Amino acid sequence: MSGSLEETSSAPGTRTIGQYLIDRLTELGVGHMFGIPGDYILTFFKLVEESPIEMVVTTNELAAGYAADAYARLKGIGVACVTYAVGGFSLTNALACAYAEKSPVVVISGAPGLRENKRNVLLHHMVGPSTTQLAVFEHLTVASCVLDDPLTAFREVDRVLNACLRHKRPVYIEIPRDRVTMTPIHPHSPLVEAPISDSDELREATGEALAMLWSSKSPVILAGIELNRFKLADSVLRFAEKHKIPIASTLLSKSVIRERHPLYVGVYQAAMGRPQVTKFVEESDCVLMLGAMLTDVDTGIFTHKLDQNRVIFATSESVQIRYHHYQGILLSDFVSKLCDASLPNYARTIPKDSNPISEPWEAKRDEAITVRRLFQKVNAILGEKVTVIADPGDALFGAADLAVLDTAEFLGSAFYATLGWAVPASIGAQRAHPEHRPIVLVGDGAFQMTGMELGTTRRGGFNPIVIVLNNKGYLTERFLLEGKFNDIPDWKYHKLPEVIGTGIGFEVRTEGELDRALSEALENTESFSLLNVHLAQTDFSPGLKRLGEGLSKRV
Ligand SMILES: Cc1ncc(C[n+]2csc(CCOP(=O)(O)OP(=O)(O)O)c2C)c(N)n1
Ligand SMILES: [Mg+2]
Repeated sequence: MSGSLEETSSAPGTRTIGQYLIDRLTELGVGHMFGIPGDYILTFFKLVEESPIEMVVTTNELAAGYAADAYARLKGIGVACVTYAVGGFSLTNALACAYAEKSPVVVISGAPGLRENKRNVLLHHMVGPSTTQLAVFEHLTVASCVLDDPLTAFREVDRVLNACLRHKRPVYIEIPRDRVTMTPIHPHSPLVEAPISDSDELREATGEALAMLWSSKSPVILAGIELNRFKLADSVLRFAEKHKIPIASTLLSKSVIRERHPLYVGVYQAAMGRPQVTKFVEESDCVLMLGAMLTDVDTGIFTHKLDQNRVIFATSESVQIRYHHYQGILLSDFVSKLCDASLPNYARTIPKDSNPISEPWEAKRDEAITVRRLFQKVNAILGEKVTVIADPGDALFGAADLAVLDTAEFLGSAFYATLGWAVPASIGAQRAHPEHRPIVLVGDGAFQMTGMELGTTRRGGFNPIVIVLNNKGYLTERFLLEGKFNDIPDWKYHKLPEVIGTGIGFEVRTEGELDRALSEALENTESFSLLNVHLAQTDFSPGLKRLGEGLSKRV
């Protein structure tokens, strides 16, 4: 916006604004971006194409956002790259999800150039002033910037990326198109932020927490999603192993530790969870909640009975012990102090799992497939190199009982609950962890929203197994209030490979057909496999059944 900018644009020998952004993201481990080009971002797309980063072009920007979100959950940072307004605004729902569920997604958006904007003409995609998109994204991010001034652009990139990493929440970077190739004249070294805890508060808080643990007989850890986001899950597991403290997770943090670990209790969901898990956690005399978010989904719609007198609740935002609050403490420092402490051995018996879907599977060949049996079969085929991705709806409620083998290989929008997340997320997940094969569980309603993202799998290297729970409607909504609005058309999902030009489709009505389809799908490593699993309109998973029963008993 200032006239001096252009004078700095041709200084030789240093990096351009676009290049600096790419370099910083590469240093942070970004190997892929997800997005769709448009004229306001084209120059930047070209720079990315010439860089080591692969741009995965998706079918729409919402899908790019979901893919970047899943990538961020697995890699620690993800990037969605879009054009101005028409691209950016399509991304907002994905960003809202990433914000709510603490996923470090960087949005890079093109924008009208400063020179063309100055003339005050009506430029395509503009909605009022050119600051409109920034104003919208300020509500969905922890930091944002417009790289309009080469004198400050590099510092702004550093500031915004530091905020993304510090808070594990989305940030927004807008580049006017005539600034992408500008070169600041001043030398610049990246600024890396190293936040520190307040040492007095840390000492007080850990002292109080350890005293509480020392007087406890039956502590339990509730391992929340921030342990994954801040890469603390391994430390917490070592701490638990050292003192034999059992660990439960939440639905949002499911698989934060390996679910077949001997100390693992299960997913805690209060009235919505498996009764023995709920009882075990709620009877503990000291619940150590680390990085958890007490959302309605994770507390079984607030049916949790966790007496505050018995709770140590540490997150990246604060530490709360009984009724005492501590600020200014980094979660990593709090965890590291716990790890260094000497504590008793709390070994005790963890109740035997009465998981409704963990019995061994044997197909009753001609019997119609039910939701419970479908989950039992999926549970039986889970291996080490699999990422399970579940869409909100009964796919997610049912998936709560799956025993995922690998660490951090369960993904779901289990708080913001945005329908249609899973198929696009599988694109990001497979680029983040190429050695893991996505198994996507998705309702028919959700699939109709974003299932066409399977088209992106033609770009190579994607082979998700997508299981559509086809109950011809919005079962979860039907569960709450019946109406014609819950009926949806019965698409021939298994025919999609013909349209897309790759993939294998299966129509499944019986247990025998499910067996055959999944065996073939597991063998088909070259392309996606899509199972159209016909289910009765009102059949539901054990998880959704518990939700109904638990709520009627406890609310
Ligand atoms: C983007 C979005 N739109 C609407 C909703 C509200 N919603 C929650 S569950 C649900 C029905 C889901 O249907 P489906 O995907 O078929 O799964 P099912 O409930 O049948 O298992 C709807 C519409 C939502 N969560 N997200
Ligand atoms: Mg449905």
